[in-house]
Amino acid sequence: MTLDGKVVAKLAEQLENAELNRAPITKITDEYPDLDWDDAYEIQDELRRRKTNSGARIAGLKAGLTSQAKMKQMNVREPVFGFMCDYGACADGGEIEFDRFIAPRVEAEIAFVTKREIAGPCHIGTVLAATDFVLPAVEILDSRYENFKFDLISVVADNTSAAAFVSGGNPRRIQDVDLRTLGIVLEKNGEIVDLAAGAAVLGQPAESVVMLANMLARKDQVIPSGTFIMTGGVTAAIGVERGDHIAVRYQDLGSVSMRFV
Ligand code: OOG
Ligand code: MG
Repeated sequence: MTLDGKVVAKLAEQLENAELNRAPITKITDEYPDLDWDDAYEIQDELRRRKTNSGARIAGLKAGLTSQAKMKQMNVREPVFGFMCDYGACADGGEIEFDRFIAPRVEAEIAFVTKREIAGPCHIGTVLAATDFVLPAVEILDSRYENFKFDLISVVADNTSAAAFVSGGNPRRIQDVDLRTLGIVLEKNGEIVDLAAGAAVLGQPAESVVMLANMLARKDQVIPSGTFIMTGGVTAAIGVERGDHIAVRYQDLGSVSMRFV
């Protein structure tokens, strides 16, 4: 930790205001170049406290930068973790107001819902046993930083660019699908823009939940029963414009779609 509580509070407030006003701020590492991972998660935790104090509920947890496609796109090698808020949940097949965001991107993910608490340190067996079902999810990312230049510490503080998500399709029991070979096709305005298989995420998306549980264990936290977890983009994230229609087809899990209006 390099920051004191006052600075953490100030940076969390700036990030929250940037989101609320759609007014991006300069990357926080420009002003505080020595920030470390603990600082970044401390700012994210403070942001989360601010949101829940003002009435938001936590709708789920997320892992990011868990696939080669994303790591390559962002030029990083380490996964990151964040949270989703209830106001970010968008209906499958519905319209999403483009003006809610600064510069939205979308990515296809596989989501897990737990039926038991998961306490790290744990392994894939623990996660499989504690998973109720898996289902499609599309994350809508947005950065609260000006002319978005990527650095991991700033992105973690900004809740890993979480903005909104669409989940739906056909949930399935985890033992009924092979998540590694499960194919995913991402379409924008009827054209295929990317495709992947579930193995893109750490060889098996359940590994992403293992990493999340293990990261939380270091803070004496667990993944509660009934938690919705997004395991990270299988494809690179793609930019969207007003009017764009996004559809993602998942082998065995149905599809989800949305239009930005
Ligand atoms: C960081 C968010 C990463 C994922 O699934 O890889 C993420 C970003 O791309 O801005 O959510
Ligand atoms: Mg994501």
